[in-house]
Amino acid sequence: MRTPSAIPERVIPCLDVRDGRVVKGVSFANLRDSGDPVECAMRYEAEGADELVILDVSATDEGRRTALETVRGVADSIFIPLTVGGGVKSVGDFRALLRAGADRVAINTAAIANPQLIAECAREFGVQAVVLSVDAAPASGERRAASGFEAIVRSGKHPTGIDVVEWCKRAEMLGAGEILLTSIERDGTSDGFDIELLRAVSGSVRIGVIASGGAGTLEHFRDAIEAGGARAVLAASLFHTRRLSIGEVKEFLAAEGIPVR
Ligand code: 0VR
Repeated sequence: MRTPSAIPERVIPCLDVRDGRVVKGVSFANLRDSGDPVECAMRYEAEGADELVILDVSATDEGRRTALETVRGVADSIFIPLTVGGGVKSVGDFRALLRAGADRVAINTAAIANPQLIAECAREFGVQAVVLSVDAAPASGERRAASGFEAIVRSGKHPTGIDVVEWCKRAEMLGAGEILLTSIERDGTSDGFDIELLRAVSGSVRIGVIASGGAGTLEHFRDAIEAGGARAVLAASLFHTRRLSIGEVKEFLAAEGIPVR
């Protein structure tokens, strides 16, 4: 169970961006156009978002260059903290995103390939700027994973056999300031966050865990915090389709006794 804290929990909308447009799919597939990034960002800030995450899910280098322009446009249009991830491979990529206006940068596949990248970025830019993004799935078949979950890289396509809990503990030691933990199976389904996954990681590290993947009802957000131990809750589909607003989520969490800003 979550230890009561006075620090407000954060509600964070996520813009998955490809070629300059917001996209959304299910379990990282069948991506459909979901609008203009700057318009979405400004709407979410007006609704009371505590922070915004932009995830560049472009597949090409051309798409990555467009993503930098998207980050600049969004960063110039909002005041809330902006975290950007997707395709970050080096300290240089990290720096370019900070220069484009990101406050924090999320590293995923490249950190698995080179864990020292976490330490280098934490040394260069500060622990508070470094978010480790982990896409997780139940460990398949013969793969070892003490926690039962393994890290999947390259947009959900490549199982690594690396235990998610062990990886998050190591990343914390290396200098990650927070963990963005996405359940691939739940992504886009509105079936709820993976509470078992969240609890396994949040009970093993001191840094905050951002729950991601599957948000569908008000209760899902409460459960991710209360039962999953998440310090922040992220959603994309639910907010893009306007089934719930960020304000409604924050009002519900406050009514449940969870401190929100
Ligand atoms: P929902 O709130 O369930 O829509 O999902 C939130 C979160 O999981 C997604 O915004 C994001 O993590 C999905 N990620 C990726 C991707 C989406 C498309 C292609 C690739 C990726 O590599 O993370």
